[in-house]
Order: sequence, then C-alpha cells, then structure tokens
Amino acid sequence: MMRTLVTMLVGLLLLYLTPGGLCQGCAVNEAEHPLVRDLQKKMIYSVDASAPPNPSILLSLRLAQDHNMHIEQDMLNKLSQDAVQRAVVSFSSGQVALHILAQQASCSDPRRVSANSSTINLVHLLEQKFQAELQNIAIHGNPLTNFYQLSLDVLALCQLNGRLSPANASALLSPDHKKYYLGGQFSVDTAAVAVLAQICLQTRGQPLPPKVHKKIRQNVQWLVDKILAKKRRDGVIGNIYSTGLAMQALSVSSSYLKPGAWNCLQTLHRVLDEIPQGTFKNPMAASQILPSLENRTYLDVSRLNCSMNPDNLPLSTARPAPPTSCCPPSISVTYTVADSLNNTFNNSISVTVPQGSVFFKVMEVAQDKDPSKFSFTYTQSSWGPYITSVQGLQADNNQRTYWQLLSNGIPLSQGAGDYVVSNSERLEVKFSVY
Ligand code: B12
Repeated sequence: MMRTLVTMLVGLLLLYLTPGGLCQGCAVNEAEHPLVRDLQKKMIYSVDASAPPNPSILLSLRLAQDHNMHIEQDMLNKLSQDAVQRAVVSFSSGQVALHILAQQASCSDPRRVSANSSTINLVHLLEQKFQAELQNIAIHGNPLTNFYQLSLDVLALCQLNGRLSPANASALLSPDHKKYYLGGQFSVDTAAVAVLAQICLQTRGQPLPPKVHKKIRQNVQWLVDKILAKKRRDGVIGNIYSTGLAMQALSVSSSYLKPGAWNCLQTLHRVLDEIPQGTFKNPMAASQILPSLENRTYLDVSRLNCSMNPDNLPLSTARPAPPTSCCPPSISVTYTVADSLNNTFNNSISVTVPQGSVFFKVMEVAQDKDPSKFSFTYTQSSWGPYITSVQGLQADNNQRTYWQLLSNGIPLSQGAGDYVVSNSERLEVKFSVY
C-alpha cells in the first residue's frame, strides 16, 4: 500500500517536472488552446519565402505543444542552409545564438550544421563573435550589437557548454544603466533574456565558486525587481511585446519573487485577450509570446524530446488570403522628420494616404512628394523594415544613435511596417540617442 502511494507520488512529481507534463501551472487551458494553435498557424503562414528564414519562429514552434513535423523539418533545413552560407560573414552574435537555440530545440547538433555539402560549428562561431563583442566594448564602450544580444549569447553558450567564464559573464551582465536602458526606458526585454542567461549559468555545468554564485544572485535579484517594477495593473510587463519574455524570466526565477509579487494567470489572460485583436500579427511578436502561453522558456530547449512530438497541427495547403478592402477613404496625417541631436533640420509635411495604411506608407508618400527633405533608407530585419537614415543622416551603433518613431509626441511600440496610422495623427521620425 505504502509502496504504491510512493510510486504514485513519484510519478506525479515526474509528470509535473516534464515539460508538457500534466500540471501546466501558468499555461493556457484546453478551452483556450485554439488561440495558441491559431497563433502558430498564422506564424507559419506568414513566413515569407523570399526573406531569410527566422530562427525565433522555429524556436517557438519547437517549444509549443502541437507540431507540424513537416513544416518544422523544412524550416530547420532552410535555417541550416542559411547558416552555412551566411553566418560567418553576415550574422550578428545574437543571430548566431538564436540559430543555436533553434537547432538545439530541433534535436540537431549546433556544432555540426550541414547543408549543401558544407558543415559549420555554430558554437565555435558564437565564441568568436562573442569575443568580438567584448573587444568592441573594450575599445568603444559599447558592444557591436546590444546587451539583449549579449544575453542571448551567454544563454546559448551556457546551454551548449561553450567556452564561457561564468565569472566574466556575471560581470558583463551586472546592473548598469547603459546596459539595460534604451532611450531612457528600462528594457524589460533585455533584462528578461539576461535573467534566463544567468539562471542557466546557475543551474548548468559545474557548481559555481561562491563569489560568482553570489554575484549572479545579486544580478538576477536586481533584474527581477526592475522587471516587476515595470508590471502594470492590467498584468502587462513593460509593453505587450516585452511581456512574453518577461513571463519566461519570472517563471524561472520564482525563488527571487516575494509571495504574491506576480500573478502569472492575470498576465496570461491579458495576453490571450490581445491575440484576437491581431496584436501579435508580426511573426516575431508571435514567436516571442508563444512559449510563455505554453509555460515554456528558452531554458527548455535542451529538454525537448523530439521523438515524442505529436504531428498534430495539420495545415490547409491554401494560405488564407489577406483581407482586402476595396477603395478605402483617404486620411490625412502630419509627418515630421527632425534631427533632434544636432538640430540640422526639422521638416514637416501633410500626407494623404488610404485609411488602414501603415507608417511606412506615409514615409514613402512624403519621400515621393519631396525627396530632398524626406528621403530615407531602411534594412529588412526580423521585425520588418528598420529605418536607418533620413535625409542621408545615418544611425550609428557606436554613437548609440537611432531614428525614433513617434505619434503625437509618444514613442511607438511598433515599427514603421506595422503601425497603422489614423486621421489627423502627428507622426514623427526623430534622430535620437538610446
Ligand atoms: C536593441 C533594440 C533596439 C535598438 C536597436 C539598435 C541596437 N543597438 O541594436 C534601438 C534602441 C535603436 C531600437 C529601436 C527601435 N525599437 Co527596438 N528593440 C531592441 C531589442 C531590445 C533587441 C533587438 C535585438 O537585438 N534582437 C536580437 C537580434 C538577433 O535580432 P535582429 O532582428 O537581428 O535585431 C535587429 C532588429 O530587431 C533591429 N530592431 C531593433 N528594434 C527594432 C524595432 C523594429 C520595429 C524593427 C523593424 C527592427 C528593430 O535592431 C536589431 C539589431 O540590429 C528588441 C527586444 C525584442 N523583444 O526583440 C526591441 C524591439 C524589437 N524594438 C521595438 C521597437 C518598437 C523599436 C522602435 C520602433 C521604437 C521607436 N518608437 O522608435 C525603434 C525602431 C525604429 C526604426 N528606426 O525603425 C519593439 C518592437 C515591437 C513591435 N511589435 O514591432 C521591441 C520588441 C521592444 C518592445 N518590447 O517594444 N530597438
């Protein structure tokens, strides 16, 4: 009798500890699950075959409960091809880190990624790119990229037992305004990934020397407190787009939270409410929110059992057609471009666009009307078009400058390719420091 009871208890505990086990804690319930499947499908359909494959998308699909193994395998193959062709020259350190996590989550060895009869060791490459980041900090005071990517780097190197000193990593991710603030605002996204990275350091590999252990505890406590300070009454943490990563960070650092400090289910329901409104229609936004809906984190990538995955996410072959509305009425907005750092120009124009247009369309119309004042350039990033220059004035990472998007004086939480403008809105693109 006693033995049976103990066996049952051990069984239940194992189920609880297994990712995807019975006890889901703060995850969607069965009734809410169609919302997650919907998000997964939209993310898959939105994959643009002409753009580089996106490791964040495969990573999040691998962390989901339901799977379409054919699509996942296809994505993995495309990622491997891209990595073999471009990683050495064209990937930033954080992109290599995301590729590593996506490969690991697919039970494929990131140290031996093969395609077109070439093989690349992504862990070795990340070790090199990470060194280059540290060197840039030593020379210019800033990393080549940012502390979000440095945190991704530490996370990926830690998960794969790459060359990384926990003592140096804990010094790198220590509390500092310059590391964790972007444009005067605490970056919840950056802090969240830094928490995941340091929880990994605490829990993987050799036991840490007491001094390093203490330093990491202090770092994580500071980050967790800062993340919690950004929690709004409605459960959103930072903004809606940082909430998924914040949920991951808080869910792996429960020992740092005072009882009642965070109501995970409240945050989860707030996020679920946003899904039908199209808030996560950008595939990157969807990929960053998805794991938290399934109570999974980027730390789970090493624990996934690929042979146990159900192949239970069928997709119809025809992609859903994007909604079209014929001949929408026109709206007018004011558009300003300003160099607020050197005060060299400040130009405004009134622009008419069809209702439902995005910010980017306004920029294009203004450019067509008066290229001498409103010309601009952009690069295609995983989030969409990233504005890099206006009137020839280039953003520069080493100077921490960027082109900030604002509406009625308030910075936007979406990019030019996603933000839908309204009639009479005052839009601005402003040269700023972060
Ligand atoms: C660092 C960062 C920045 C830096 C980028 C420069 C640098 N030093 O690296 C700065 C501070 C300049 C910045 C600016 C902006 N950012 Co930003 N940024 C981030 C952050 C924290 C990390 C990005 C990263 O390195 N990812 C990892 C690498 C491997 O992926 P990547 O795709 O190669 O990264 C590049 C692009 O993402 C690009 N980028 C950064 N931010 C944005 C935003 C948009 C809309 C686009 C298209 C591209 C882009 O810069 C990255 C480095 O080259 C993310 C957080 C997150 N959750 O992803 C927010 C994030 C992507 N940014 C965001 C936003 C809204 C912006 C701005 C539009 C803010 C504004 N009002 O002006 C501007 C972009 C305006 C423009 N010029 O087009 C949102 C996007 C949400 C959404 N739904 O679109 C995020 C998710 C933050 C948030 N929670 O609100 N950002």
